[in-house]
Amino acid sequence: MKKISKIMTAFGIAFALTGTSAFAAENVQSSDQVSPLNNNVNYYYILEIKTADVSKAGTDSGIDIVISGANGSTLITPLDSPGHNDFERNTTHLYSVQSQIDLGAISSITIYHDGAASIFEDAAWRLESVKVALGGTHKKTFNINTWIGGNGTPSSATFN
Ligand SMILES: [Ca+2]
Ligand SMILES: [Ca+2]
Repeated sequence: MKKISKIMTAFGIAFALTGTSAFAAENVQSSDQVSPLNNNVNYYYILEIKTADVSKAGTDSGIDIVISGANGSTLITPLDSPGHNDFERNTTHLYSVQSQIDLGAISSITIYHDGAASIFEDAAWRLESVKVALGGTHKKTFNINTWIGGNGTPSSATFN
């Protein structure tokens, strides 16, 4: 079961949460949420991701994330809300990343960009900020304001 759960997590269980205007992590109780697929996954990290308000800031590329803390890291998890156009200019959206451990104090995030452009957008993504929280604890805000990806090949960047 443990092996199966790892595979399922590796396939990326990033849930879109409804609403984008408020950072509602205080209201999320990890103990209240149990994955219908995997009872071993107990920690739901809430991410508020903001794309900058500059020309060509948006992207349709595939974006994955790893969250790291004092106790370890999550698996590489895709950030993809079904039916939603992720990472458009001047938008903020909430995502959930599952972890099998409490990461402890959040230390860094690593963003993986697949480098793929779409017919609508060039690949480069101007990521403004990422807020990470587990319930009301372990909060950290990453003020990034950096271009990520866009050279046609996969790339990654870590932010502390
Ligand atoms: Ca772009
Ligand atoms: Ca997009």
